[in-house]
Amino acid sequence: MSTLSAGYRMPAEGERHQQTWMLWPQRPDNWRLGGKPAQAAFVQVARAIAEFEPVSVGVNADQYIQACHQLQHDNIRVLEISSDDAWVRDTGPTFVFDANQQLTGIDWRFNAWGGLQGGLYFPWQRDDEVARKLLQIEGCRRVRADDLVMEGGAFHVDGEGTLLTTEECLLNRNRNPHLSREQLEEKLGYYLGIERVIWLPQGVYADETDGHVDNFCCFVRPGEVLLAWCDDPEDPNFSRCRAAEAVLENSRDAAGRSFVIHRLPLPEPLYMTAEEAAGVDFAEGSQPRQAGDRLAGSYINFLLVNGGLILPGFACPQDQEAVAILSELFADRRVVQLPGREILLGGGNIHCITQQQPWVKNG
Ligand code: KQY
Repeated sequence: MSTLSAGYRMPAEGERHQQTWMLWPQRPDNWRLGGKPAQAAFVQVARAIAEFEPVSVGVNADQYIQACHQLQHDNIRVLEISSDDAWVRDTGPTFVFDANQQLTGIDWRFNAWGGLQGGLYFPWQRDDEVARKLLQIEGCRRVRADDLVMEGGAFHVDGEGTLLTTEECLLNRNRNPHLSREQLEEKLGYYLGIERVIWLPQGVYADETDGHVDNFCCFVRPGEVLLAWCDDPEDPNFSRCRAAEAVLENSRDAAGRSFVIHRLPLPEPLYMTAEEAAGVDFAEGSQPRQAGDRLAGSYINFLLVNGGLILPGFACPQDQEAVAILSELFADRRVVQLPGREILLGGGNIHCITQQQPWVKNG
């Protein structure tokens, strides 16, 4: 599909990592109680990943020392990096290999998931600078994608030329209104080495990112996908899951394979409590939080690490089933489930707060 190619290839998340990046949550208009419960949840995630591979955590100057204190671990490095919030999946670089196998970071334009047309906060300039800072720290070549607003959570790749995304997000007028579907495919071909884009219509209901695919559908391995699933016809996710399944059933990947589709149940419907909503500060221009808000919980929002898989749990009956399904599909990995509600209250989960850096021989 792409006439342009820079010779880049984005490795699949399941390929070996050098390390995983995270950022520190603190903004009080997104995280309740000044971010304290979220910080505890992020520490658990960082420590769990550190059992498998090194972790680097970027922290704003005012919280640097206390983050160092909470994150003490032989395999965790804490760095002073300013940011507006803590979603490094979206604000960090997307790592690719160039034609000479040199590690390169794609630095997308970031507009806080929609800019002034439904974005989640303003300003977002420090977030837009995160990728550049990470790449400088790593001494890694940077390619600034000034022609594209993009977030790392908006796509998943199989490492062999196929990319999953949603129309709800990528075709949203609040990202790249000047680009057609075909032009977006060209750019994904150029920056990520993609030859086939699978367009699912929507993501999980009430996902404030406009339906990021990393909360809805991912690859198990090339030719095999895992799709969030809902069996309740009264739930808005029922039709979303079926529409995505229909697209997948009628698609082939870049290698010409049809997909084996696995279903992963969504957690039962989850809602923000009055106490949780009351803990979030009001700020002009930021996404308001209200009691009764539907939360976009999903077990798809897991991270693959070297030899492991880290997924959220929501203290509900589907938690165990999710662990059982993932343990069977990823039989060669140790599956670790961590409390995910505090991260979910901020609008995402474990995949959204992490960014893998691929392993480089002698790197
Ligand atoms: O899901 C993500 N990749 C990011 C979620 C951002 C939520 C901001 N409140």
